[in-house]
Amino acid sequence: SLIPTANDKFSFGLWTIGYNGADPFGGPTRPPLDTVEAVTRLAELGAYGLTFHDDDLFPFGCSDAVRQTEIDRLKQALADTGLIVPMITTNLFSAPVFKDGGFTSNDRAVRRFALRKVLRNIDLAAELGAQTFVMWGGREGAEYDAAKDIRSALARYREAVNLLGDYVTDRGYDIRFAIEPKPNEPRGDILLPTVGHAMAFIETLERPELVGVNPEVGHEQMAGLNFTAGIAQALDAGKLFHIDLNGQRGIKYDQDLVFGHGDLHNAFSLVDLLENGGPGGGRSYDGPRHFDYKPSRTEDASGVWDSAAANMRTYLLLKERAVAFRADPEVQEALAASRVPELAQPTLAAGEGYDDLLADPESYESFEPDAYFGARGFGFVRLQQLALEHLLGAR
Ligand code: GLT
Ligand code: MN
Ligand code: MN
Ligand code: MN
Repeated sequence: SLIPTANDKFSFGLWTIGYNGADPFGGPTRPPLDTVEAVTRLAELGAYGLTFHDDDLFPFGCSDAVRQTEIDRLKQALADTGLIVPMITTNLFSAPVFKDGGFTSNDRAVRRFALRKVLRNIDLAAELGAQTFVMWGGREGAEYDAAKDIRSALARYREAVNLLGDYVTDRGYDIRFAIEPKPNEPRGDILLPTVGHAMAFIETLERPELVGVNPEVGHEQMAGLNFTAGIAQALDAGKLFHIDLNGQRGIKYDQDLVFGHGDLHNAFSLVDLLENGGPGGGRSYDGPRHFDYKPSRTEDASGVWDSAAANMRTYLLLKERAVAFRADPEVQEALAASRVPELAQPTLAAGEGYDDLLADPESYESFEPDAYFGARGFGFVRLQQLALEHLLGAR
């Protein structure tokens, strides 16, 4: 069905629908969005979750009383609608104090303050039942090579994440961390710029099992990378803890378009992977389908809610198209002709080692590479055209 329900696990950041249109060249084009209205509208549209930064819910530096009032208002709205908070994150990038980063600022006092801000927000995550804590280090980076000792910065990043791992473990919180990579913007170069960098870093932590990634479509595409392929590698490593869905058109500033309003082919293959790429052909990822997009600055309030609905509808449309693609006998035949299923077959036979391989003349001595595959193609273009025809609803 194309009507979103809680089973679809669609969630939105409070900062997404709450984006007021301000960009580096102009101020807001929309008034602030109240949290209670955000929760109510999302629930009506069929989302199941709301996520937020501390500073989305209550202003940076506000009194404890204001903070508590906003938390209570949120809790009431959640109770009234049944929406949940599957993920929370901390803003370590907006306040001027974080201009050189939070965990990796050159200034030690800033780093200590950043850790305190995150620890306080982890308590809130536990209180609200959020099981994933995202860490997007947008200010962790530099513009100038001499300005940042990258190896020390990584050591401080590691120190911070290790401390947070100790904290949730000692407190008995059911929370895992998800690092969100981004290559640049707002910093000239950001630390842990891609999914691959982040996954390599995670293996150097004291509790790697507590830490995964939160890849964002546009962030990988800003680096010219194939998002679906990155997600497949994160799944292979057991590290896909969360995902940020949106749209991006090529290597440029972070556009945060509606999901599918960028590289539609890659969005199609992504939904197919998430929904049908599991071992038995089912879901390969069970977590929230989290939209991290920005309603364009040109839109009014109705455009905000239209765009929120568009994210979910596009996802569900692609899910339907992916099922039809897989069920099409011609696609099945084309996949076989392209030898796609054959890649699942191990290269060596059971129990076979290099001695057996070396003793097998068919693998080398009598194998005629040119005669074997010289004139024969793989048929990948035909397969891609079939995908396109399903995408367009032509089949
Ligand atoms: C910010 C960023 C997003 C991150 C958010 C989480 S904040 O909007 O651009 O990609 O997911 O910190
Ligand atoms: Mn972003
Ligand atoms: Mn983005
Ligand atoms: Mn994001």
